[in-house]
Amino acid sequence: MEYIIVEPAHRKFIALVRLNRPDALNALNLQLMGELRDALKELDDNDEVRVIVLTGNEKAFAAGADIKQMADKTAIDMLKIDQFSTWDQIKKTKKPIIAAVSGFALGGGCELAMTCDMIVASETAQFGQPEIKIGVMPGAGGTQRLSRAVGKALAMEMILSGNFINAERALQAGLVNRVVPVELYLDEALKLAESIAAQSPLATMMAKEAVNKSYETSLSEGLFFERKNYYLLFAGQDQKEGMNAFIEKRRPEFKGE
Ligand code: DAK
Repeated sequence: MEYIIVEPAHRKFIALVRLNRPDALNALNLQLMGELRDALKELDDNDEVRVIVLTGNEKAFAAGADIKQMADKTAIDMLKIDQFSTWDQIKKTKKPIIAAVSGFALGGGCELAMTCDMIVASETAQFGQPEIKIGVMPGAGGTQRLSRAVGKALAMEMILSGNFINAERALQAGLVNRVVPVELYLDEALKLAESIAAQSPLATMMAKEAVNKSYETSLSEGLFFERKNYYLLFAGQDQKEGMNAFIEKRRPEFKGE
């Protein structure tokens, strides 16, 4: 892989994936996105991994899709490239993904962070959907996910003006989970990952699925879906281990079985 590095996180059950195209502020060209899709698929299938942390570098998480690669494309070219199959694969990842964001998270970069399940931001992070400034609009979920995350008023403002918001505003608006000094953002994301990796991987997977369902269905259907997942967890050993550990006053050892 040229633009993606899967680094040892030095923490049990956690994988660290780094976007690595620093000269272009991690602009998401097709190769990078393909590599990211493949890396996430592999980690999702790996039993040694329970939580994935996705990061860039201090200056940029990602400054958007690669404008230079898109500039001369026609609508038919875009249709044939079908980037959605790549983005959909990322969305399908069953394990929790935490975006550790510093610097620019713009356009497709902001959309990629929002496709993750949680965002830990550095104080220097900037979020934006500036596609309007280059004559287009968000195309990888920005209009839908940003509106759901921060509400209509701020989403409209960001998407129609292209203005960025800083980390503090993103925190107030509910776009990110927490904001920490730049030297701590990756560590903070890894700590959050550790606290999730200590839980039953089956339960985290099904809980993630149920929370995501809430964005796509009615309340009664969502509740029904939640109940089925809840019952299903009683078929596994992790539920027995978790409840017995509580009763025996010890820490549970979850195996994902
Ligand atoms: N694409 C290509 N190159 C980029 C880039 C981008 N998005 N962003 C930055 N770069 C490159 C710059 O061209 C420059 O390269 P050289 O000139 O050195 O070769 C290098 O990165 C450093 O950038 P700057 O010199 O511009 O650095 P500054 O600090 O001065 O400015 C900036 C940083 C982030 C404010 C600025 O680079 C900027 O405005 N970048 C563009 C941000 C943007 O408009 N992003 C949205 C792009 S459109 C879809 C999936 C995804 C999408 C759509 C559909 N489907 C699934 C269908 C997403 C679309 C987008 O994201």
